[in-house]
Amino acid sequence: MASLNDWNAAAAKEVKGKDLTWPTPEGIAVKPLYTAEDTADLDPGLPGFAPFTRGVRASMYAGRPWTIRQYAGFSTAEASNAFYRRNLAAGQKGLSVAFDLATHRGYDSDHPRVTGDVGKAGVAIDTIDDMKILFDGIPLDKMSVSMTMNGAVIPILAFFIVAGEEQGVPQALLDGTIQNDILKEFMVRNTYIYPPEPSMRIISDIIGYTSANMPKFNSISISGYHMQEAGATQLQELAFTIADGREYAKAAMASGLDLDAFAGRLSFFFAIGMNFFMEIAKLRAARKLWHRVMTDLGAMDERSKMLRTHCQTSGVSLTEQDPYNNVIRTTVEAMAAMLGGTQSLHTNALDEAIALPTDFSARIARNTQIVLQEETGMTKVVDPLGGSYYIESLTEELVDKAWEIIQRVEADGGMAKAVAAGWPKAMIEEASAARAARVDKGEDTIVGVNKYKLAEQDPIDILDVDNVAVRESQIARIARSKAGRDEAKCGAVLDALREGARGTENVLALAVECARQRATLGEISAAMEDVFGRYGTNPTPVSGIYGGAYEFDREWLGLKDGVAALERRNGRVPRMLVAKMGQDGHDRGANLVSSAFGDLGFEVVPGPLFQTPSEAARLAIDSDVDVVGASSLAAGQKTLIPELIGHLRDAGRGDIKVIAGGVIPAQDYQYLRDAGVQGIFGPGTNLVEAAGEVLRLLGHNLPPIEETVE
Ligand code: MLC
Ligand code: 5AD
Repeated sequence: MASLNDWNAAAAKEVKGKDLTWPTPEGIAVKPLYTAEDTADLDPGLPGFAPFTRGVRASMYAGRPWTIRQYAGFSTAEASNAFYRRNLAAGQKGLSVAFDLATHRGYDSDHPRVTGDVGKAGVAIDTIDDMKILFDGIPLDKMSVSMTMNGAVIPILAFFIVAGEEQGVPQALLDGTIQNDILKEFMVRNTYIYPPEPSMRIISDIIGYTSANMPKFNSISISGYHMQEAGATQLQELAFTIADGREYAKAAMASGLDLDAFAGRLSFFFAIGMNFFMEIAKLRAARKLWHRVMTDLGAMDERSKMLRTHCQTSGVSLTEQDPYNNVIRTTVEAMAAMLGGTQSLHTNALDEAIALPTDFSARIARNTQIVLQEETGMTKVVDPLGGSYYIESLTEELVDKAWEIIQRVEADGGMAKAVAAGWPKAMIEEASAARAARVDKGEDTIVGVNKYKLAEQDPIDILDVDNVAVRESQIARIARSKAGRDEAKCGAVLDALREGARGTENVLALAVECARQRATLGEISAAMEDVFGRYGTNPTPVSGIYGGAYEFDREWLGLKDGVAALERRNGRVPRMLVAKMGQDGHDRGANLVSSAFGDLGFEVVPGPLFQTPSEAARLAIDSDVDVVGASSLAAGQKTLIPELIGHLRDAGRGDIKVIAGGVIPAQDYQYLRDAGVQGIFGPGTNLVEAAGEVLRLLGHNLPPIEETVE
């Protein structure tokens, strides 16, 4: 029998002594070979038994496959309802509602701040009537429904409860999940409304209400997904998500609830990216860690300690370039989710990097799961990778490393405090900048983006929502809904909600009354805003990470020279506003741009989130910038950016240049150029190349690279 030493010698000879260790972004040194020695003292136990490393069910998919639950929503309730019904008829098993950003942020569609957002990134819901139409013909006692809502979580859950009631479904039979995870909103997703403290109270109120009245309903979906989307490593995603879960459980206990009365309905949500085995190990590690955390907190019921999770394949891993490659990526990621033991899964559509799914792209995405479930035999064996030397060691290494971070959070006083201090967000942004530099330098391969690029590519058909038409129809329905209600009764229940928010009454219970009386989403949100206030922050981009990776790079040095040349010519360094307009809180791209341009020597004004075009124009003028970079990831660009340019021109500052970046489909380019946009940077843009274009736009005649370095 060959020994490990024999293998080491043989491998070293084959690769001429090259070190085959793979240092992952998680700080794990993955070896080229794992053997029984690595797992000698590891026993992952059995599926369905504590600590559930191998899965929460004994029979897992052999008994019942995971739920095919595709996240969707766009335009009006009618259009989304029709889309859901087509998808269910074609094999989808659970629903998952995507709301538009106006709804997320607690504004009715007629609010002046949301003209660019209505119906764009999800479905517009203003009233209980919208919610009823959304589920028309879909029995809410039979279909489990997930709703991704965090900011306006109170009116949305109230509408859902009353929509069920008016369908004849009692609350006790409502089956589904509400995301209701505000800590990650403050960290990475940004669809918060109220400040942290009342936001945490809302969560405890929801957990209290659902555990008393809706025993089948998952009160929260503790989400790491958006952390990975924002650039977190899988280790950061794992650790902060479990730490968030611990914080919510503690907050609910502090509000007087018994842990075992609600813990069985806490659920989770993770992203599954391209590091296949790391993702499988992450889900296994998450279950083991949650069991540990809940045991620590004093849970007695084993069901309280089971980590049940939804997964979504990674949006950020998909590309605009050569988009059919995305089908391959999503398949690999779906397999990792499955081998990791997810309960429910969304597979992204191939047009993810550009737009919302069409019927065509949604079909391929859904069928990816159906093929895995029904054609491959992969569901027949429970946790088929259990016992793999590599998987078991990786699982353990992630458990240990995540536990260290969780302990650090605890030492800081818990996740709410850590989030307020800002270090988890900064850690994620540093990882994001480091990843961007690796991709831009070609160290991490992305097929079609930095390697094997297509010389030319044809645009694919995409879904475009006419937000002007959606807004008009929503405004008409709000008017009809208001016309049919008893104003005095509606005003009284809104007053009661306001009072309850001031005191300690359960705000969800009060909002259910408001929904019954036809109060709108905006009115319910505003009643609480009167008491809680509206929260906002200014971005603080990290510095030195992106630029540090390029320290000795010729092209980078040439760009720095260009910045210096502009400074000599103009008497000051070039100044850029990175603007985020509308209710689009996706700030990863904006933060990266601020960070990289800052490292180059630009003076960057990182604009606050949620500005109107006129506010962004005012900030640009007051800051006397040379260029505004408008970042758009939620489809508002065709409305918001032309308006911004209009405001600049009206103020006599048409000389300030405007460029656009983000999820902007090729179909929109000409429209934006005609409106005066002078540079467009789509998904996957190399920041170094973009900086070169911006310098040229600002009038710097960039010499060829050779002349700049000597
Ligand atoms: C499951 N069951 C079994 C079984 N497997 N019974 C016997 N044998 C088996 N092998 C039972 C379960 O106990 C349960 O019943 C029922 O079947 C359903 O199974 P489940 O495993 O609980 O699945 P599901 O209902 O799909 O719930 C999954 C979940 C839930 C717990 C993770 O929280 C969920 O659906 N989450 C989805 C979240 C989501 O879609 N989020 C989208 C975010 S998009 P019982 O009675 O025990 O319940 C986003 C993007 C953005 O956030 O930013 O906008
Ligand atoms: N429909 C379908 N998928 C959506 N996503 C976001 N909004 C929608 C929607 N309305 C998906 C994308 C994105 C992730 C956050 O959720 O995959 O990356």
